[in-house]
Amino acid sequence: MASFIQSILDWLRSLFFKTEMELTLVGLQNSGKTTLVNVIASGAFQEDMIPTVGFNMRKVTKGNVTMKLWDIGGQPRFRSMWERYCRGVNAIVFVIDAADHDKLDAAKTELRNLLDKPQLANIPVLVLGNKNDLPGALTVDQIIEVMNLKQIANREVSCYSISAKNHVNIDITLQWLIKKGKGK
Ligand SMILES: Nc1nc2c(ncn2[C@@H]2O[C@H](COP(=O)(O)OP(=O)(O)OP(=O)(O)O)[C@@H](O)[C@H]2O)c(=O)[nH]1
Ligand SMILES: [Mg+2]
Repeated sequence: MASFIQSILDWLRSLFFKTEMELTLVGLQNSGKTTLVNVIASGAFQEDMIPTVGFNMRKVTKGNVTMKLWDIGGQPRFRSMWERYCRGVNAIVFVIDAADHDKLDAAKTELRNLLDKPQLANIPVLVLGNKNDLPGALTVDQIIEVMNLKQIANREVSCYSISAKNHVNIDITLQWLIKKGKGK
């Protein structure tokens, strides 16, 4: 009964209040951050992408939630910018190419370096193992293991296996992100 009343209240609130939120996407180059933003914004997948130089910002509205998406370049020369763009956001999205085994170690190191920054304490993190359409892509359990996600303390961490290309698990990714905008 209580949960029924709660859902009615949530629904009424959603009719009257607009939520604005900010999210930052980071991760190594070629992991699929810009592709994911495009898929969230318009549903369109493009094979021939141009690496992001610096950053892009895109505003996307889903229902009554407007998401400001900061998409930062993943090449080494842009990684020192990651922290600045992650400060004060509702959630950090760390994208990895789950099929590129050679780069997993570097991804793990970059994630650890980022989350060690005191300014980013407590910000929830969503790790996305992208490209699960490719052969040899790691499963969620393997990503949790390889990226040492269970060792991350004092903040919420979730992990999904997705394919931006085939629109796999984009729905649960969006649900997770939108909840962070509503403070849940
Ligand atoms: N097979 C497959 N390829 C993908 C997927 N997502 C992205 N790609 C491809 O991966 C390549 C890199 O994608 P981008 O979105 O540019 O990667 P990025 O993380 O933004 O790279 P930087 O901007 O350099 O940091 C492109 O060729 C995409 O088409 C996916 O889910 N599956
Ligand atoms: Mg990019």
